[in-house]
Amino acid sequence: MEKSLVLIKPDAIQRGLSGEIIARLEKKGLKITAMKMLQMDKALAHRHYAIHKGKAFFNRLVDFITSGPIIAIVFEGKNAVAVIRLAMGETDPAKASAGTIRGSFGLDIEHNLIHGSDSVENAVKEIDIFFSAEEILDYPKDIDKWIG
Ligand code: D4T
Repeated sequence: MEKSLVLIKPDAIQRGLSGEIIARLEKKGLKITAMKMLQMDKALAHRHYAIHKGKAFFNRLVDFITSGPIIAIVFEGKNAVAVIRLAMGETDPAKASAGTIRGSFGLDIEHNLIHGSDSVENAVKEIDIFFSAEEILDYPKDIDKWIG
């Protein structure tokens, strides 16, 4: 089954929105298969955001993502990557559709609450950065047959 990495970013933790964000994704039918709270250091931030190195916002992005605790979660489900991206909304919360996570709770692109993998290939790489294989649990839920 497809997996995606979600990060509940420091702004969401500080604002008490982590439960709300996780609940939205759980209620959608996605299954939590791994979860941990941590504070990213600069090395981890550089690895996770390597693609943005050299961009004008990179240093601010690293400062922000390392500024406080985050929650890293592996969600599993049919089309998990695309479904989570839709639930998150556009990168800039000011442009994200009303009703999405960013559209509901954010105003500013540098405080956009949540990260979700943008492709299945990147999901595999990102999950590997945050979790060991033993930390990802494969378990059935009776409700699975009602979700598909
Ligand atoms: P992440 O990676 O955090 O899930 O966000 P997105 O996938 O939606 O968007 P992204 O990779 O293009 O941007 C990563 C991160 O950088 C911040 N950012 C982005 C910023 O501060 N200024 C900018 O102009 C852009 C494009 C927000 C998210």
